[in-house]
Amino acid sequence: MCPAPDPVSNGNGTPEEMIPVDLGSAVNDNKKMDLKHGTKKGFYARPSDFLSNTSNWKIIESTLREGEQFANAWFDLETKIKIARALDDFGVDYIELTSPAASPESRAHCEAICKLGLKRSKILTHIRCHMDDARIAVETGVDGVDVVIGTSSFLREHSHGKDMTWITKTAVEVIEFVKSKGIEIRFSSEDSFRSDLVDLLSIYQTVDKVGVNRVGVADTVGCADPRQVYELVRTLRGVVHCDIECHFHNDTGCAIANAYAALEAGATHIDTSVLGIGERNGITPLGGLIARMMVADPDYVKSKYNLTMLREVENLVAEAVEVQVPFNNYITGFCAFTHKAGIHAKAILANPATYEILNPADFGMSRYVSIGHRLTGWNAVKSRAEQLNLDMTDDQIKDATAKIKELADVRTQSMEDVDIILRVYHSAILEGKLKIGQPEVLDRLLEEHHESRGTSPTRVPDAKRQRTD
Ligand code: HCA
Ligand code: CU
Repeated sequence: MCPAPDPVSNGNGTPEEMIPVDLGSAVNDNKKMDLKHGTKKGFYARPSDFLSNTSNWKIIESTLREGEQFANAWFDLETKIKIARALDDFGVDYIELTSPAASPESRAHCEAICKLGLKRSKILTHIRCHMDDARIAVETGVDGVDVVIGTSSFLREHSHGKDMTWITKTAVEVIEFVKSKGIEIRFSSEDSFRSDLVDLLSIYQTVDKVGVNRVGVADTVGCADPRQVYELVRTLRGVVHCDIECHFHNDTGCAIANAYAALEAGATHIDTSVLGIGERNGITPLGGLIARMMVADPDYVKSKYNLTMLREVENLVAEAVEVQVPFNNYITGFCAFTHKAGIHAKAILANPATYEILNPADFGMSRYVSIGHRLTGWNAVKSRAEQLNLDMTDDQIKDATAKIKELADVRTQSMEDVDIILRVYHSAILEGKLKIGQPEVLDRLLEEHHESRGTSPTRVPDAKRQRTD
């Protein structure tokens, strides 16, 4: 089991000291409609780039194949069905399933998922380049078959022991057979980036000529970088007519960038898994790819995928494989839309696009500003006072902020602590018990408040107070 930290959470995946930012109260009305997180065509679109497919690409979702190869994964049929339905609701183009030749249960699961009649996603299964596997696969009811065989010298010598002549002959046989059944067929070369380029291009060219629907490029060991990916896919684009699918492992942290580079170079399909689960540390994560592609072309992504489903799909898979969604996950990580430093908070409250490339609302997520810390600023505190309906002048807010910062130098202040400071400050001003610039009076009032409730306030050590006073 993979251990994972459980962040202090308020049940909504959000730490207690965060406030949801209600832009209705924080942003003046004429700015409210102008919160642009991207341009129609994205920030980086190059209008003259005829190769790029960053505005026209498909997802081959492999949680139920590559993801089943994750160390913690063991899916029963019920779980697979839940995941398949959730991925279909999200709108992935294809769902790839473990080979029916792997085990009797795998075959039964594949047949059952094909019978679900999913709305949007086509069903693929993933097999070795072998007629025995192909015969089983076409009987399951799948819409297509993804065939793979290792082409690098490592795999040819130490895995299956076949040469390129055998691989090419068998690939053609399998492709013609699967095509004869009227379903889609893809041919992929495992470990493409450590394969001989001439071998690769010639086998891709051969299978293209016999009518494969897609060729696949697989960075099986996660060794490729975006530039290598761009160059290989661009070269391949000039050699084959069929679609190009790409599969990137994340061993060296390039899986999302490589997927993007592949699309820029003319790839058409990207393999993903939910949370990136797969062999070792996995492949391009679905959420991470979506985040990246939202920047390239938000309209395309929003028109195709039901983005508010992302969190649900991730939670489902995280639970099934007994891991936590990582704290720094793309889009759904607990701090993905939390702003902390005073300078950031101020700008976010004026216009979120200042420090956000993605709009949390597109994913059904909320934006938070963290205020109970020593880096806080009075603009963020003001927005909280407004949320609490406390009518305070800017000078009063600044004065209360100084107290929050002083106390936060001792320990982080929870949302509740901040609210108490603001409420006590506000009512003391109204009752004439406090004036701006009387930090000791405020300390006494806070102590009294806590005493009356039997709670304990943060106390500033004397040494610290002398230094700051
Ligand atoms: C694996 C196979 C594979 C296949 C990718 C593909 C890989 O190692 O289990 O079919 O394109 O990474 O090479 O997942
Ligand atoms: Cu893989």
